[in-house]
Amino acid sequence: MKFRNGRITALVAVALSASLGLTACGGSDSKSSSDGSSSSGGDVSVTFLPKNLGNAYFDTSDAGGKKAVKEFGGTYAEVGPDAASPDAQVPFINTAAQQGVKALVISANDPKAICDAIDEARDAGTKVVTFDSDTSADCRDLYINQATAEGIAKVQVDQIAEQIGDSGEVAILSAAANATNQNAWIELMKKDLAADHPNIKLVDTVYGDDDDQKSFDQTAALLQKHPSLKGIISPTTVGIAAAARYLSTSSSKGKVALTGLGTPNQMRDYVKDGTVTSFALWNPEDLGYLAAYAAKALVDGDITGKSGDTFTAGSLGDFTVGDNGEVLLGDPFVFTKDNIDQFNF
Ligand code: RAM
Repeated sequence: MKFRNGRITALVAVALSASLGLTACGGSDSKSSSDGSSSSGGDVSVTFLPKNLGNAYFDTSDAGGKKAVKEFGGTYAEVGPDAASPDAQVPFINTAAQQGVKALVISANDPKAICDAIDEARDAGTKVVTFDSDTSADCRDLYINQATAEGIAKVQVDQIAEQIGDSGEVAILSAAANATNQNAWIELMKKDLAADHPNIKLVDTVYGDDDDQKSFDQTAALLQKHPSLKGIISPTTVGIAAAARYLSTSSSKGKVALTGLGTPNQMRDYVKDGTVTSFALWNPEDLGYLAAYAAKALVDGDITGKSGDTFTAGSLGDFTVGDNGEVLLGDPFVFTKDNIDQFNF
């Protein structure tokens, strides 16, 4: 599936809307909790550990996981730290391993900081699936990737280029400085910019730590420090929502472009009031749903995580493990004022 300049053909749009929209509305009403609330009994216990709690993106992805675990009759829990800092997830991994949880599904705040804890959990028999943001490949069983890093980088660069006439100063407002996923995307965005957009200059990269207030403050600081700034790319749902909120009431509204990765529900008002033209994402609920089924396939011994392994992820169908123990969900999707009302997540 190809996206060009943030637009897709009508036919593809309808098909994608249907698939994104259907699953988006069919989720469970899971609430984040740090006490490991469970939804049903069963042999396959799966604990979701997001980067941090209180992020709407992970509320949705983990609700997808809960839906899958319910479908296959396992036991679901969600635990996590308040702050998305490198080793904040360690105590939660230790506790899950001590409890004999069969599988952990983790979005990592750092590629290495949680690996010792994961090693101990795996030695104790817990399968470890990363999703959304990976660790080093050697410290987990599988990584469920939302879309290729190249595709995620390109869709953001294409949008900012279109919105600023392919010329001028841009900055990146990222999540945590060590986040594996954002750092991979940023490296590829830099390459894309250098190769295909010689007149766009990346003048700054700042980190809001997936904290709403810090991301808001970083947006204000960027605008002050770079008076000629023409655009901001924020490859984090927390960052883009905070930046949009700042821009929407500032004199830069409509003058400084903003794009990146956001959830339709958090961005709807800013697309409608003209602060934001377009942004991208995948379906986080599908990502969590797929990760839970992958965890079950590992626990059941249907797969080991080697390239070529195949498994079925409920209503999403069949998936094959690729290189480096990676499973790919699909392609990023571009949201605009013309399609945003078809989505509810
Ligand atoms: C935030 C998190 C997450 C990322 C999305 C796009 O919610 O940083 O890891 O995938 O943004």
